[in-house]
Amino acid sequence: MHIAVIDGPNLNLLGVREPERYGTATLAQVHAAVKTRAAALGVEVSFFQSNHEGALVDAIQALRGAADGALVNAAAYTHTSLAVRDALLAVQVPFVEVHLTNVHARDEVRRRSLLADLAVGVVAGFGADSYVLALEALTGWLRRAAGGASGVVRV
Ligand code: CA2
Repeated sequence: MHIAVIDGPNLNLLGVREPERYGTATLAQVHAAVKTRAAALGVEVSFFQSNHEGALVDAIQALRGAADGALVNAAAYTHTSLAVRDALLAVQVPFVEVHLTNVHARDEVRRRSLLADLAVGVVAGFGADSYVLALEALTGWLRRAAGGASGVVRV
C-alpha cells in the first residue's frame, strides 16, 4: 500500500517561523515521524511539498494509479482553491485532510474548507501528530475497504 503526503504553501517554513503556532518540528521531522509509523504499519509513503497551486494540482493528478491514498495538508489553499478541489475530485483517490492547527479555533475564513467534504476524514489540531494520526486512520480505512463488503477486517 502506498500513501502519498502532499503539503501546500509555506509548510516548508515549519520549525523555522511561528513556532508558537505551528510547533518546533521541521517539515522533514514531521515526515520522518510519518515514515517511522508507516514502516511499522507496512505502508510505503512518499512526500511532496510545493508553494505553487498548479504544482499541487499536478501532484494530485499524478496520484491516480500511483497511490492508494493521500494525506493532504493544502495549507491556505484548503480554504481558497477550487483547482485543488477539482483535482481531488478528478482523481478519486481516498484522502485525509490534515492540519497542524485546529482550524476551527482560528479566524473565520479557516473554518471553511473546500476539500473536507471530499475527504474520508479530517484530522486537525494535533501538530505533527495530526499527520501520524491521519496515516493510521487512512491505513485502517483502506485496509477495511480492500476487505470488501465481507466485513472481514484484514490487518
Ligand atoms: O494548520 C495547518 O496545518 C494549516 O493548514 C496551516 C496553513 C494555514 O493556512 C491553514 O489554515 C492551516 C499555514 C501553513 C503555514 O505554515 C507556516 C509554518 C511556519 C511558519 C509560517 C507558516
